Amino acid sequence: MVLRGNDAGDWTRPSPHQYPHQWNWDSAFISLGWATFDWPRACQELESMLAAQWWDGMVPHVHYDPRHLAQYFPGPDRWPRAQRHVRNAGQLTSGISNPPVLVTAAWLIGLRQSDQRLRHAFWRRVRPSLAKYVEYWGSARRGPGQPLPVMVHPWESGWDNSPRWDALRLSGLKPRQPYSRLDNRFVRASERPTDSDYDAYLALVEKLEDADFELERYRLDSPFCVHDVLLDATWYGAANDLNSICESLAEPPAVSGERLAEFAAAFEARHWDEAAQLYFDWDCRRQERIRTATAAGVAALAGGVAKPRRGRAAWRRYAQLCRDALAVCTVPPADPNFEPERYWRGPVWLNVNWLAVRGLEHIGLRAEAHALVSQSLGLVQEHGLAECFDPFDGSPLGAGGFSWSAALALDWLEG
Ligand code: 2M8
Repeated sequence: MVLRGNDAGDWTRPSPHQYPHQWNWDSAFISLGWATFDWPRACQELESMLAAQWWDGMVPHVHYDPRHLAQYFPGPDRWPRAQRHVRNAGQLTSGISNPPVLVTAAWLIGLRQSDQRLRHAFWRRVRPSLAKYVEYWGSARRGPGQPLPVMVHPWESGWDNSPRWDALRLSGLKPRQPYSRLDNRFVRASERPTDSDYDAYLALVEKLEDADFELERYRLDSPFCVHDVLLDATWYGAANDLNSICESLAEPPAVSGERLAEFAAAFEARHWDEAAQLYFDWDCRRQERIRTATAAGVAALAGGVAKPRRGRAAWRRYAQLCRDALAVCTVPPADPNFEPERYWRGPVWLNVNWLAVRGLEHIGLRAEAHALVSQSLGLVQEHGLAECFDPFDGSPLGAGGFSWSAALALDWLEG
């Protein structure tokens, strides 16, 4: 059993060797799996992540396990200022976040509990931290004159080396401090980001540290500030799910209807591309859309923010672009940036399919949602619980025994 095998006590490692710490959006997906057979453990998964929250509400993308610092790079020593921002002294964290799937996971795992007393007690415990997290994105990360949050690092998107972020790779940014990668020991280099990607990742970490994680200071000196279509949609879904938690607890909504409407209008204005009939990201530095077709635009439908008519058009267009591949691959095969084995540049990822399924349900494409679940479960049955899959023959790629693949398969099987 993969989740039990990767269980680190309070949280679950994404995979046994490659990722020995706790990751924010991994824990969100993973909790959905635990909730199908061990509900208290699902709650613990989310609560241990929230224990790493910062004073300003940010929930870091990595919560380090002090027992395994030598096994992963970069460790907390690359984020020295971050440790001063942590609410619970002693927790070791990175200094950036992830799309707030955590909030939606809290709502969904609550719904899995039939005992209302237990369900409400869980929501009551986590609601204040979740509200701070949602507010963090909505205020500390708000772009000038914009309700949409600004994303500051490719790791924050979770789609590290997606072609969406290739302008950064091409910028030739290099860190001041030397470093050695550790990520190619268990996974082949041909499946991982390149050294140029890592140079840029580490250079941005230094810029964030120099700015002490203040958006205004960071913006002055960084080429990477974007409105990520998936992060934005996830925030909108999180705000609504948080409001649903509040309503169940007979408390006033955390995010007002006016704010949500303003956000939805800005989402359409920034992300919808009429010519391509797809949702794209937005480069805040260049003030232009990043016209790179990836599955992020269809995964974003999960947030329930996209206009259904546009969502259906985007799905049809993207499915057409990927018609020669299995399930939803992260980059369409005909795209010049497509690399079938390299991480977020082509392979199929189950969390992306899970989000796309939710999105298809939102926009009324039930048969398509059902077909995508069957294809995804077929991949797992035939090729195991890999980190990601080759989009042509489904062969397993990246780390093995991958926790969110196991968890999301359980969530689908349980219905
Ligand atoms: C990958 O990212 C980490 C850096 O955060 C890495 O490559 O070391 C991404 O796939 C990310 O989405 C995921 O959360 C993380 C852990 O599974 O691994």
